[in-house]
Amino acid sequence: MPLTLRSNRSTLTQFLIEERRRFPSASGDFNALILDVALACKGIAKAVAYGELAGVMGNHSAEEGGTVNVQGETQKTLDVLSNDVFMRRTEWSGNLAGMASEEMDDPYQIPKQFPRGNYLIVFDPLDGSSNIDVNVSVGSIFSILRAPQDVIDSGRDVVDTDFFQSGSQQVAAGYALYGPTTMMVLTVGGGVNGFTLDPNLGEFMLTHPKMHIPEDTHEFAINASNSRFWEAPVTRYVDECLAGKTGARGKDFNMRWIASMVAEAHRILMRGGVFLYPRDTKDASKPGRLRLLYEANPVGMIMEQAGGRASTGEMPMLDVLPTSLHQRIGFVFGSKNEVDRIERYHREPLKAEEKNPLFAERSLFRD
Ligand code: FBP
Repeated sequence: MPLTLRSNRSTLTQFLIEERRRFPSASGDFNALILDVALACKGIAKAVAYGELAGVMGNHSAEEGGTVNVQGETQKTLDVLSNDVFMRRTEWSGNLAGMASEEMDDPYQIPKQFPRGNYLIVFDPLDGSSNIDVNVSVGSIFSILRAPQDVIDSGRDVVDTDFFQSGSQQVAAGYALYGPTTMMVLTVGGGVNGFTLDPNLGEFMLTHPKMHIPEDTHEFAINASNSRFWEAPVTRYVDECLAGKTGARGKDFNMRWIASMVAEAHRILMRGGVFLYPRDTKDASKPGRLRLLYEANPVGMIMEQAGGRASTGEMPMLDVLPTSLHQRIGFVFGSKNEVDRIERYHREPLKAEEKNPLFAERSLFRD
């Protein structure tokens, strides 16, 4: 008999029912929706684990020249498969009024044969696409919003603007991490909890209750290959981390970059750290790499609920009012004191040498 059964660990279902007891008037639809999402993630975990054995690696429809999503990114077979799994597992239950995803240009309407509900879900079905074919951890990210009242009352089709709700209006957010173990990290407000998938039972078990991010850290994550495009406050912050004990910070920092944001977020939840994918000058049409609605907002809610912080670099991420479904944004999150510092550097006037790096403190030309 799997040991887990004899343990007094809660299953995700049990956890949600106990959470619901805090809201006696709650209908239970919300819990059912979370469990549908969990089932979708279990299915995706299986597909990711089978990989080449299931023929799901590589680019989608490669034989027909491949497909490109609204971001202009080549879709991986697993991107499209994961998107389908999310839709099939959640569209039927009567809890959703509509959905939107990184892999779909427009909002997805709940098919007429299914009842419509009070919630909207927006998701990144597979985050870390560049790592899929090289067997590095990837994940799924989701954000749950209330549908606007007129959508609920009229049952009308959803439109982009129905999703333009600031991150602070999310009713739940989470991610699944497909790594050495499959985990789901969830917040329904009131803290962050982590669940590990028991492969024998096929159940998510509560293994990381009340996760909390240390306020300080000596670990930062950024894609340094973009450094020439960074704005001065980010260059200053990273330079100071690199200067370590010899510089203004007086302590050494270590660096990490997995290129799967979910895996970075999980590391930071487990042991602290700060992640930066800042706005930069690389492509003026893209004020950042990551997407607000289904990457920054859900991860931002998890960070804030775990005592960390999430920011654009200049302002709290969860205060940003979305203006398009796939809008990109600069994203900084993690240990509170580091995110506060990065925001402060954006507020502080630039020193002369920061305006002209050639004369920076540690440059070759310093007298
Ligand atoms: P998608 O894979 O969902 O497109 O997400 C974007 C992402 O892969 C993040 O997970 C990651 O943090 C970032 O892009 C990596 O960017 P880069 O390739 O520039 O390092």
